[in-house]
Order: sequence, then structure tokens, then C-alpha cells
Amino acid sequence: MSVVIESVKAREIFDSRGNPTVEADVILSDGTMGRAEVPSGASTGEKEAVELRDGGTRLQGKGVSKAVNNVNTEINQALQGADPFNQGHIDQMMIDLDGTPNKARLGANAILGVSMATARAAANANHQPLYRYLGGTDLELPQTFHNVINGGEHADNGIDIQEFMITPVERTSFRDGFEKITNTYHTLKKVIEDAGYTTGLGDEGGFAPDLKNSEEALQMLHDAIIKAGYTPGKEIAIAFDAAASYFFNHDTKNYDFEDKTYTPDELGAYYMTLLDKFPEIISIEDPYGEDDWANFAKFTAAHGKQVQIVADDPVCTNPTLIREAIAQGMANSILIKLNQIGTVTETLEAIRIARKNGYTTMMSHRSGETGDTFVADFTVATNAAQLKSGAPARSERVEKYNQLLRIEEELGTDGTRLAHFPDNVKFD
Ligand code: 2PG
Ligand code: MG
Repeated sequence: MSVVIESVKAREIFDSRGNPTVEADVILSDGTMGRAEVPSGASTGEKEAVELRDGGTRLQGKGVSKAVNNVNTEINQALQGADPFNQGHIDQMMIDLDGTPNKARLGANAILGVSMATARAAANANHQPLYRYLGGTDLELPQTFHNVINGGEHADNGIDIQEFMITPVERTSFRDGFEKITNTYHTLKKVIEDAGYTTGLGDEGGFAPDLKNSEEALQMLHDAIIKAGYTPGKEIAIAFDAAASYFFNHDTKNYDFEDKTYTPDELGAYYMTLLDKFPEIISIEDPYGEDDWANFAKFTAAHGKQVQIVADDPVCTNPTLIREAIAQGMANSILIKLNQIGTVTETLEAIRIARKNGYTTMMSHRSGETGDTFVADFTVATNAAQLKSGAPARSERVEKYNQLLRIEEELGTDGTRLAHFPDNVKFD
């Protein structure tokens, strides 16, 4: 007798910021279970699928009891007896049941929890690791991007760029690259202390010192790489997520960035001065605001050969938006977050579209995370090549990297594949 879904159940748990989120269990007729926890962003794109929150006064209005209830009633009824190995069908059933274009009725948090838990249950029933069940053969470890100085929405400091990341760029094992990252992270702490700043952490485990400006943050990263014994750009490179919607002025259409106002062209010129000063910068995410597609495309046309330009907030892992962005030449890389779109199947489609068009893909955690390591397996399964999951600190971040260490041990790979930068990008 074939294995089917027996029941689906959810509960309200808490994420790394102490906010409520959804955990879902999918139980199969053979007794196997899959469980998944849903992450949550702070600097969310306006076109993300809807994270259903209760409102009202309980838990600052952030409760997810409605989303949990939707899983326990409607979704449970709809999925009973369904084939857990047909992920596409399961996800489509939930999309149809929801009936809205952005999962606003049942909640993307409800739907994604069940979608991920279904994949896990099916993997467990097959006695396969999740990355193997979802990915098959010919898998490699990703290049990882580690947010070690936090600003923007993720920290209470004066830095307007949200994430300053370091990434290993040698073709080496994941373990070797990660060791270099942790060495650089610890050295960075000393660099920050020596400069007289505090070393408290932001939401993604990076330091959140109240620096004068973003350039000082980049200088500290540069110094820490050298002091840790590495060559910037050779062993460890730098990337940043400007998350520019945060400092976009909707009235003037300019950017109010760190006590100065920049026109879009001036902002682009500013980024290029940073690249001139720190040639080890290899990737810039969201250099312009989520509605400023024209300037995004202009910047890509001018500099897309020199640096990876990642679109996150403008496209929200949405296949339709990604197609439009590609048609406009908006970037050369797409950030991929499961909870921006709300099902495993649609996320796979987003990756396929990006890849088919020569765009790289960077898989991503959210600033509000859980102990769930689904994204680590998913990155390997899809050969996404790049993953950002925060600093090598705080268990909700580090567990993703620990899972990659386990996967590397199982795969026995002798080298991490370098990120799939487009052919014309210098670090290919
Ligand atoms: C981002 C993410 C993840 P958040 O902007 O890329 O780092 O942040 O989860 O707050 O949207
Ligand atoms: Mg981003």
C-alpha cells in the first residue's frame, strides 16, 4: 500500500527575535513525520507573500494562531490521503485552497510550513537525507556569505548598509573556507574593540558597532581579513546588502544615506568609490530601492561585468517578478528565500528561471530564524552555489553551517564550487 499523508498539524513557536512563528508537522500513513519551522524577515519586500499575523494585543499583534488554525483545519482536511512524494501537487493544492495571488487568506507562513514539512516527511519515508531526496546526484557545497557587521533594519546603529559579508573565494572544501571565516570573525572582534567600539551582536549574529559610516565598516573587514592572515580578494572577499529601500526617499526619489542625500546616479558613483577602494567587493545586493527598477538596471548595465548585482526586495522570489526583472536587465543574480513566495515548488521555479537566463542564485536565511536547517539542505539540493545565513555566531545561524559540514562529510566532496558568477564577471 502506498504511503499517503495521514494528518497535518501546526503550532505556534518562537523565532530568534522572540517573535511567534509557525511550526508544522506532516504525519504519513507509515508513521513517519516531517517537521519544519518558518523563518521571518524584518526588511521585507512589499511584494512578498503574506505572513499571516493575528493583530490585536496578544504578543504585540504578532501571534500566528490564525495561520496555525488554518493548517489544523482547512489544510489538514485538504491534504489527508494525498501523495507526499508529489511536492508539486501538494503545493498546488494549497495554492488553490488559498485562492489569493499572495497567500493572504491561509497565510504564506501556514502554507510554507506544510510545504517544507511535506518534503521532510517524504525524505524520511524514503530513508534519504533531505538534500538527497530533493536533489538527487551530482551535488556540491555552496560558497557561503557571512554577515559579520549588521546595520540598517538589523541593528540600532548609524550604518545604513544592512549587511557586510565576508565569503571564502578559493576553490577549497566548505570546512576549510568556514574555518577561515571564523578566524576572520574573531579577528574582526579585536579590530572593532581596538577601535574603541562595542561588540554587541545584531539580528544575524554580526557585530553592530555604532560606526561613523559604511566605509569604516568595510575598512574594518579589510583590516580583519589581513590581520587574520589572509589576502583580501584571494582567500576572503567582501559582499554587501545595501537593502536600499531602507534609505530611499519616496517623495524626492533620492537616497538619504548616512547624513547625506544622493541622487540615484550619485549613489551608484558612491558604490563605485567603495569598489575602487576595496576591490575585494564581489557582490552588491539591492543597491537601489525595491521600486527603483530603472536605476537598478542602469547600474547593472554599467557595472554588471565587474560585480555581482543581486535583486532581493524587488523580486521577492516571485517567478513572475523575476521574469519581468530579467526582461529589464535588472541585475545578474537573484536572492532566493522560501518564505518570500511560500512553497518549495515555486521556489524551485524561481531558481530555474534565474539559472536559465544566466543569473546566479544566492539562497538566503531570514533575519528572524529558527533552529531549522532546511535551507542548508535546499541549497545543496538545488546546487544554488551561494548561501547567506549570517555570521558564524548564534545557533540559529551556525546550525545551517554545521549542517553543511555534515553534508560535506557525507558527500565526501573535495572542493566547494565557486559561485556561478556570470561568464562576464571577473571572479568567474
Ligand atoms: C535580506 C534579509 C536576510 P530580512 O534583506 O536579505 O539577510 O533580511 O530577513 O530582514 O529581510
Ligand atoms: Mg536583502
